[in-house]
Amino acid sequence: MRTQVGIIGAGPSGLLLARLLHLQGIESIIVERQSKAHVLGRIRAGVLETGTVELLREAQVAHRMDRDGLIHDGFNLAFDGRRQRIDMAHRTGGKHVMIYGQTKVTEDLVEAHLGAGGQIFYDAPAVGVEEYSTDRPRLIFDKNGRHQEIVCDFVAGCDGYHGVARQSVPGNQITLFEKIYPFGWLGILSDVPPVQDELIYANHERGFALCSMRSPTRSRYYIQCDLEDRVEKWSDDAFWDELRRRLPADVAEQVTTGPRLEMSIAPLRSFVAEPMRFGRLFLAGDAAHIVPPTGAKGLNLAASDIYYLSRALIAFYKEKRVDLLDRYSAAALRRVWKAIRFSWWFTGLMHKYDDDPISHRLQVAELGYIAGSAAAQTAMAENYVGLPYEDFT
Ligand code: FAS
Ligand code: PHB
Repeated sequence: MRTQVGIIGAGPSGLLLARLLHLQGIESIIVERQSKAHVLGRIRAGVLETGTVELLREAQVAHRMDRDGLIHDGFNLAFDGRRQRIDMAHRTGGKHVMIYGQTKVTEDLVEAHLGAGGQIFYDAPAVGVEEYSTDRPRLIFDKNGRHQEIVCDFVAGCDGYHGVARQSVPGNQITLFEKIYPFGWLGILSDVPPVQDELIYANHERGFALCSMRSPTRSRYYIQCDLEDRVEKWSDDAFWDELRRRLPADVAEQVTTGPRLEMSIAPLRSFVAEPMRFGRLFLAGDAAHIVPPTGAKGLNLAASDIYYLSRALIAFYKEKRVDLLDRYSAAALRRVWKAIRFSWWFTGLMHKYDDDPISHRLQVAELGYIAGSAAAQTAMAENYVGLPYEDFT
């Protein structure tokens, strides 16, 4: 088989790249390890930065998002029995975020891409990328128990943290940075109305909690849990009781509880692979970096990577330019590291790391400072709505 851009992974990164290239007449083939149902069954992110929203509109997949998504101008910090709203719109000159689940983003991308004749091979795990230092890299994958290959001009590794693209690069050509956090997030999805109309990030002596949502009738809640914790240990009631213990009393009494649609535990890590380009092989999204979900950056960094990579590939095919391909990794990484830093800082501010009483006091002191400082709230708001993309033309 032959295509212009071989893409590994049919998650948000791979699908968005394929869609943006298709709209420019550039062909691609996506190989995806899992089934279509498995990919579309994942429950993950919920907050879209402005840049991500604009890119989905450019990809012509934003109709349902613009109809059903919720515009949020602010979010709340809960600590020491009190709440402080961070007014993002006021602090950033009108910027906001969109609440619209990654599951729906993926559905919208799949529907548009397949509907336009895009090629996605599901149940087709890539097993390697060969000759990526030449101008004819080969994407090797399994389908129906047989090794098959696609000869490409370029290969995009959009295959997530556990993918094969990054592992196709010899260890002496790549530098990995990793920080594992000593806790995870236990999340529940339930068809109950959200406790408030904006998100609440709660710091509590028992641990972190987050009140989020997918719609006015569907809520997403998280509580910090131990790394050894298991979903099987948690009844719905046990989750709701622990969540309410970690919220201010006036919020806790308003929580509407209900049965889980889904409950899962996500580990937290910060991870970056440098560089993100190896000859004709490019890494994007979780294949190149992972952030703790505290700052809601994972999906949004995938989008900014694809912003840069799609423009670089389009400039190559339309104008035979290679300069943007050469600039991709450094531009993407400059934004990645700023989001890694914000997510690390916000995670440190909100989570219980140890039983040392001074740790919680220091966090409450910093939260109290933020509550009283326009400068601190502006810094937080700028990072949360998403730092600007670089000029990449
Ligand atoms: P993805 O991991 O989404 O997609 C990679 C795709 O590649 C997958 O479909 C995988 O099956 C496929 N693949 C892997 N190996 C392959 C191979 N060898 N061959 C072919 N295909 C292969 N972000 C937030 O902002 N907020 C959150 O609350 C949040 N929660 C998360 C919870 C969990 C459990 C996880 C894992 C991540 C969460 N994230 C969250 C981050 C998440 O949203 C990612 O940032 C986002 O999915 C990144 O998209 P992709 O880069 O496309 O990677
Ligand atoms: C979510 O709704 O899944 C969500 C929201 C904000 C975060 C992380 C996850 O920081």
